[in-house]
Amino acid sequence: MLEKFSNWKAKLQNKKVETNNIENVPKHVAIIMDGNGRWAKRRGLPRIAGHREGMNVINKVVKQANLLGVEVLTLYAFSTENWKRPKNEVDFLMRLPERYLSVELPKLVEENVRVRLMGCKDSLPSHTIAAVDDAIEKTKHNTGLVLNFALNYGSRDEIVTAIQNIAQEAVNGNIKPNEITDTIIAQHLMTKELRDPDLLIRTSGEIRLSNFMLWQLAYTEFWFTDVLWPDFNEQHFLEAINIYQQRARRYGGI
Ligand code: V07
Repeated sequence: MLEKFSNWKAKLQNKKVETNNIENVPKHVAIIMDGNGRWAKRRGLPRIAGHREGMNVINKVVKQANLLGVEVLTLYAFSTENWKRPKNEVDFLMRLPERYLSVELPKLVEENVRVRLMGCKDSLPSHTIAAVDDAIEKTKHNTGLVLNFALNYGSRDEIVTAIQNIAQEAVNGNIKPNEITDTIIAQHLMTKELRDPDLLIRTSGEIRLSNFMLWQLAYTEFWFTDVLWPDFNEQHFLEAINIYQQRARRYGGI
């Protein structure tokens, strides 16, 4: 199986095959990109050096996901908890979207990738919002991979807001309490246009969800690795997908 997969990989990299006919590729992959600080610490570097290195890994995964025919890639870039970090680190992180996009946006446009945001925009600096809005606007007609950045995202906040909105609709008389279903709730979440993730990847050895997509991950396969995010590469991504496919086969594809 592994051999078969590395064959695919070789072919993919030579672009000799149509890549979207490989069976059972997860349609939505979500990633918690953890371990950047630890990566830097091990090298005696400041944490921000780890974040910068981690940013460079995103391209590898985006390219690979696009080649394999993944439809949605969700990346946890900044959580609502991350504001508690030292100010210099937060300031640096808030510059990363524009840094990333200033180099990568033309490539994303060309590769038919559509950029999307999930999270509370309100408390983001205006320079960050401007860069992300520009990317969303310039890629809005693209039809390939949806690149969904979770930025200032927290799942409990997302659920609280959804409940508040549904309660308001009930008060307004537009919905009755017994008409509230899981579909209605899903339609009030920030992922309302997206399918639920099929595969969740978390790097750097932490085995928890950290307030990430709690509702959406109800039926998702999880894959954890000790590899730190800045060391993550195409091979690791393929390994995760390979394991997902083995599990899907075992459970009859359900
Ligand atoms: C961030 C780099 C990746 C490792 C994890 C934390 C640090 C890319 C973005 C980004 C976000 C929105 C967008 C385009 C790019 C980003 C933050 C941190 C806050 F539209 N990487 N990256 N944003 N890191």
